[in-house]
Amino acid sequence: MSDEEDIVLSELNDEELTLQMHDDLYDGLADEITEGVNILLGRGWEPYRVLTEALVEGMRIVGIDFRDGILFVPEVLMAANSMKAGMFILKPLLAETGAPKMGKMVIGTVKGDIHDIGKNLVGMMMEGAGFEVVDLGINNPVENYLEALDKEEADILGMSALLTTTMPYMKVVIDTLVEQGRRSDFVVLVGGAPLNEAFADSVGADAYCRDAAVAVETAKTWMAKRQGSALAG
Ligand code: B1M
Repeated sequence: MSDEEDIVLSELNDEELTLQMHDDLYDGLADEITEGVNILLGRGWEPYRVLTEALVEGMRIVGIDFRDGILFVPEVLMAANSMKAGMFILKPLLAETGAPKMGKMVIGTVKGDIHDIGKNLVGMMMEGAGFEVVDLGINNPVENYLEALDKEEADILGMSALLTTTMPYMKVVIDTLVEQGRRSDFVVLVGGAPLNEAFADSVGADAYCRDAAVAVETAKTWMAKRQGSALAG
């Protein structure tokens, strides 16, 4: 973008700045994304609004051009790093609610899959809603999940997959819990762009979460159900 150095982000109105941030994310300009996030926060935007309207929407556009062969892996990696720079500023703000602890979640991206932005967002939003989150990172074989669930005495297992080739691995993890007679010890929530409700049902998860906000609401609902049945039992 040749005009880039002429643009003063702080002089743009909210709508122009948001659109410019989509371009900057597309171009992998982490410093500009950092500046843009700070400007929007300074103008009184809620952190969640900055996240969804400036960053997630920008990444959605990147995804379309990646799919269509206009952008390639190195460019998308730069976009992802810029998104992470923005998320780095938002993370403490999203986690700052001081809500009482709601439960503990172990979350990770499944084996063979290195996409972590969506998972990280879910983790942040869950922390912001008062859950304790143990993040296993990317490329997790079943053993990692099982070990962490035991060690952390978690209530919820969260799995993320962004590839149609890796999402079936969620069934491997859930089947292993079933084989060990421990499936009902945990609420299992799954998410990632290629998933849907029917897939979640077919692998035996408790729920599919379309986005991070839905993950929080779903986790709250399932924790309340569990607490209800524990009291009833
Ligand atoms: Co990848 N990639 N990628 N990629 N990449 C996709 C997923 C793809 C759809 C792009 C496309 O073609 N349009 C496509 C998959 C096609 C398919 O499977 N049918 C694809 C491909 C093909 C690949 C490679 C195979 C490319 C290659 O090497 N030829 C390769 C695979 C590497 C591997 O994993 N083994 C690859 C690599 C990469 C990068 C490394 C360059 C980079 C990842 C960087 C990173 O994550 N650190 C990357 C990126 C960035 C993408 C896109 C563009 C963006 C993903 C993203 O971060 N979205 C993506 C296109 C797309 O999805 N539109 C694409 C933003 C994020 C906020 O959304 O992750 O959906 P999302 O998360 C949401 C919800 O899904 C949900 O909540 C989140 C927040 O609202 N959610 C959960 C997610 N996880 C959850 C877990 C939960 C609950 C909710 O647990 C309870």
